[in-house]
Amino acid sequence: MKVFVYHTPELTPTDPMPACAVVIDVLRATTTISAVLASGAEAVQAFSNIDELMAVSDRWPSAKRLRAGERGGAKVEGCDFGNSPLEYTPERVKDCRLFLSTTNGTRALQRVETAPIVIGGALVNRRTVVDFLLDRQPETVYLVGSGWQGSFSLEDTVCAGSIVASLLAQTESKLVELAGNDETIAAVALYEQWRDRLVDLMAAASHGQRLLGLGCDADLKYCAREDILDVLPIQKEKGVLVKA
Ligand code: 3SL
Repeated sequence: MKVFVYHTPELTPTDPMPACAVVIDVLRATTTISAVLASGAEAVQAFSNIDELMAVSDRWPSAKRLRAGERGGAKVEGCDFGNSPLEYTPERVKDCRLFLSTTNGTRALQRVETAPIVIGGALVNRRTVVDFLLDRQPETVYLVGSGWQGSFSLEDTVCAGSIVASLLAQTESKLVELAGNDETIAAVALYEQWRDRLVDLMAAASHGQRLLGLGCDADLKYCAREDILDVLPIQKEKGVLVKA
């Protein structure tokens, strides 16, 4: 297995596609997708465009449909939810399909949607991602950070580093053997520096600052927790993620 880290969807090569793409948006899309599926939703269908989300979800039975939209961290008017993982309790989402559009995370999913395996990774479900990779042993793995509007984000890279550090801890591999690019080595260094202070890293990150400004302190704390959800979001058809 060779693991490549890419900081943004724009930096992620698409020809050829990797055997497995892990899309990461710690703040907050892939954390939310993991929480929604852990709460018993039937699926999460991701859209980069809100109008398309509305049009497709209109054709779904209304009792089984939930709509979530986020732009700039805030909820989009006309949607049932924003993008806080804490909103998605089993009572609210069980057996429903969540139609979701966010600023960066859903664009990242779209970037790699033609890869043979696409999964959603975050700190909250890191162990499930690592177990899946160790079990399947895909030849090439891209860890795709969602970033923020084309720029690097600390929280996605630290999560990529956390995944690689955990892979190393559970195998005989050395970092130089596992790493497909320099970004992978840098991501592990970032994680080693901050692993005991992940909430502080979230708060220092530019998007963390934006969310704190919107009063999302509890979200930051939740998104910084490792291995609390035993759920692996996996793409079953383009843009549609289900619990593996
Ligand atoms: O950019 C995204 O996809 C979102 O996760 C951003 S937010 O955390 O919901 O503001």
